[in-house]
Amino acid sequence: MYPKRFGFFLGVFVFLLEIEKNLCVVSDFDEYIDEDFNARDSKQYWPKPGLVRFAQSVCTTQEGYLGTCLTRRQCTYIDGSQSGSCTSNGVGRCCLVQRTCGESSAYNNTYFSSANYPVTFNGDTTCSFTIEPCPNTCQARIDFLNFVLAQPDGNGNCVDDSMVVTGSGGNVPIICGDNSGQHIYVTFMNNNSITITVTTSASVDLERSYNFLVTQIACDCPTLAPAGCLQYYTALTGTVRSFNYGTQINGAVVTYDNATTVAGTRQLANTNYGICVYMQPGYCSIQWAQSADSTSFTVTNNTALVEVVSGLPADPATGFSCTTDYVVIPNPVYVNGTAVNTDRFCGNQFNTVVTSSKPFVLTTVTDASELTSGDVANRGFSLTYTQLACRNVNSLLMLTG
Ligand SMILES: [Ca+2]
Ligand SMILES: [Ca+2]
Repeated sequence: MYPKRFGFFLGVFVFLLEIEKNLCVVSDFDEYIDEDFNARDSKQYWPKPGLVRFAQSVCTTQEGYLGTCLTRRQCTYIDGSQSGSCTSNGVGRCCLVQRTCGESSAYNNTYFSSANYPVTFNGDTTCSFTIEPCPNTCQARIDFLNFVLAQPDGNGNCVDDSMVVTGSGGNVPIICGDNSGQHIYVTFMNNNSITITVTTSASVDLERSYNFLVTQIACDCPTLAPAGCLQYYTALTGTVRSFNYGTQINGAVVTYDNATTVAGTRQLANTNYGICVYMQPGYCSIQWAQSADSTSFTVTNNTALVEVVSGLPADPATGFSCTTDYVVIPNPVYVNGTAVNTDRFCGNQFNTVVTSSKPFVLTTVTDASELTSGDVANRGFSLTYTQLACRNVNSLLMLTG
């Protein structure tokens, strides 16, 4: 028989677990070193053999995923899987939370993946995940660790496969194609959940897979993305790409009324969102440059022509020439200090610019098709940004002043 005191503490323990069920991070509480107390004679527990506490810090599982350092019991309770130790005494287990179709999670660092990931799949499927917000949580960052869906049609519309986000504030575009390495920020509205729905179509024969990491961001967290930023970068330098940016031409075509066909686009249609960069202390301006590849900025016009005919003049376009698909960089100057006199860029080349406009944001816009603008085989954009220390701005002004 267990002593009465044991029954009391067991009751408290169960009560604590019930509370924790609704929390994102299993709350810290004292845990006995030997967790398997049901199998032990209670006499060995009273008086207490000692308590252990450890922070529920982020840990790395044996497979290289992010987990949370929990006890075995805590990890089991939230339907996690244990993968390696995360405390020196062996009590803490790196707890991995993975969910798949039809499931939800209210835990930070949850992985949502296609069924049987990393095994690929084909055919008609619909798969939804629900992100339940933690208390006092405003946003979630969704990292597309793996994202392989069918290409859009020739106009950039995700007609066969799609990833649709519902319940988020802001403008989250419908996404398809190749997006491994991309990410988005979503915003909880009135503490309601957000659902991600991935649909695939048997009309396209393709082996798909996806695996997303969802990180919840507290409302008072400095890593919260500013309003209007679907993507947010914090490093001093980095590369930003339009969704489904890639090196291979989309096999779909654009068909005109007279049955003329041209190569389709990799750009996704109907997008309008901000790509923001956190301004590091001591940095006052930001430079945007096309990535090394000569076709890394192909937003409007005939990209196929640019690719196949060597020696063609570069095809940058700015300002009033950019009305369908374009990027916006506020108050830019060219690197020689000359004002651009417009904030819109399109065409098949991007000349490097610098801006001191804050916050650091690049806005990207695409319309509903490529038909009206006669765009052929656009790839989208890959741009590198470099934050410039404040003294560099002074130097630039002195040079141009
Ligand atoms: Ca285009
Ligand atoms: Ca377009």
